[in-house]
Amino acid sequence: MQIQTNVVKKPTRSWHAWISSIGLAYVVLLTLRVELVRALSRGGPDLESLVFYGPFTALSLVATVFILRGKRWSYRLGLIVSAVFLFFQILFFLFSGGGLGNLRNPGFFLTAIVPIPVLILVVYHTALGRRELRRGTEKATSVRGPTVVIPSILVGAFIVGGVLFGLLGPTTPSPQGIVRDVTIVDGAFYPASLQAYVPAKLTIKVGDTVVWYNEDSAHHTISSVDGAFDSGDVSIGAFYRYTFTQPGTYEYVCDYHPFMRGIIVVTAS
Ligand SMILES: [Cu+2]
Repeated sequence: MQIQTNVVKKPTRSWHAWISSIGLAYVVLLTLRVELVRALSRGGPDLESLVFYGPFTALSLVATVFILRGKRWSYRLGLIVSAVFLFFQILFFLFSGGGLGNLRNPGFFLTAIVPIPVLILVVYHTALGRRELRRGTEKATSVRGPTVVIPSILVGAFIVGGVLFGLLGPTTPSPQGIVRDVTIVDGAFYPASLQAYVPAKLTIKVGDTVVWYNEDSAHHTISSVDGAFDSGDVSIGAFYRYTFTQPGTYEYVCDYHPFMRGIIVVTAS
């Protein structure tokens, strides 16, 4: 009986290979998660997004697997896909209008900010790994000097620091009354979305403050139909809050996407 040696063979990949593969795997998982959330909120897959991200995700996955198998071409593939994704991720970050002020939104932090240092790390290590393979000097995983280890430690510290800041950092002062949340869900900007503001109808008491969180990948507004309140532009990962002092039924829409509608019912206390 023939034994499949590639199954039992112990992988002896370099630090460059591990960091490149783990970084690419992170980006692949992140893209799949975003697509899944989007598909769920729309009630079906988002074809435009699949056309754009599908091939990229597939190529990243191929690079992830074959870098760990020591294929030289996969380093070049990994280098190209990570550099392209890094470019688009920086554009997305710059134009999301959110900036580092959105660290308190863990979804925004992990989706928009973390991929940038991770991808820089992938570009760095795929380039070095490729050079190493070409020179035939690849060695098994081991700690080999500050130029290899320090970038990973810096990126790891940045991610842990960002998450800790989001969890433990300064909070915005808690407003009087009960705080109720409305979430602008991921994918809300698609006309075909089944839900935009969740919950679409919220009943509160006079004096309560409602906080709307924008978890979508687009800017929105929370604009009262009768002009009682208007958030103005709410960027990705940002929030808006309003305290209701008069009982009544308040319908609101998004100025940019009029198909997004919600209702706040304020009852006398
Ligand atoms: Cu909108």
